Amino acid sequence: MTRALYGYWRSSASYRVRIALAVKGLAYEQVAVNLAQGAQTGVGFKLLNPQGFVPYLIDDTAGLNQSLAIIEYLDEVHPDPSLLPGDALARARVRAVALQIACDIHPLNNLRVLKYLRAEMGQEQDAVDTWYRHWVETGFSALEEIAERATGAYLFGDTVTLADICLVPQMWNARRLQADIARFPALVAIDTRLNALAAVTAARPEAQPDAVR
Ligand SMILES: N[C@@H](CCC(=O)N[C@@H](CS)C(=O)NCC(=O)O)C(=O)O
Repeated sequence: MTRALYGYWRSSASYRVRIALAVKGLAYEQVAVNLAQGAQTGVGFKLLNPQGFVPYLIDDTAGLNQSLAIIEYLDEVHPDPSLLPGDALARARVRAVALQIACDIHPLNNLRVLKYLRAEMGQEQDAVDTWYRHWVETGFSALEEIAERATGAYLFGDTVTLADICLVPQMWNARRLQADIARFPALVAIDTRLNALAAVTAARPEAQPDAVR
């Protein structure tokens, strides 16, 4: 099976897919789409993904966009280790947390949204940073309550789930943009344990071939 991931080192959504691939031990080629240079809006990439977003995964079977759809596809085709619990209710709870991050936090802080605030809405960088931190910290406040109730090493027990896969990149991003994550000690503790895993370390932005140091 050949597999290629179109992504960008600093993209949270690409980082999610990298973690999933690494946890499952699946080999893949990386194709860098330089978001800082606008490569996602180029004709070539938009032929693949008309939405103009990374990640985009191609394997022998098909091409897929949307990180959560990609991860669930990988999980169904390569079920071991599973990223979702066996029980329907537990699965719904894991997906709910993944969606809290992927739908309710991440889109408000995306590159295109921050650029729009600056360029079209005429906001200064300070105001954009305040926007970013406000939405991350609001989202993390709700997640902190879930993290406080966690009984295992990670958000839902002692195995990595889709929820953890969404948490790690959002925490990395929050640190980069200097959100006050010290306010969320339970999330920080879980994120620290996740980052000690070799699969998570391998997926870190700084470890990617297109990383700019
Ligand atoms: N919901 C999408 C979000 C994808 C997305 O927003 N990707 C960002 C990088 S994290 C992107 O390509 N941004 C390009 C832009 O904002 O122009 C997913 O989960 O895959």
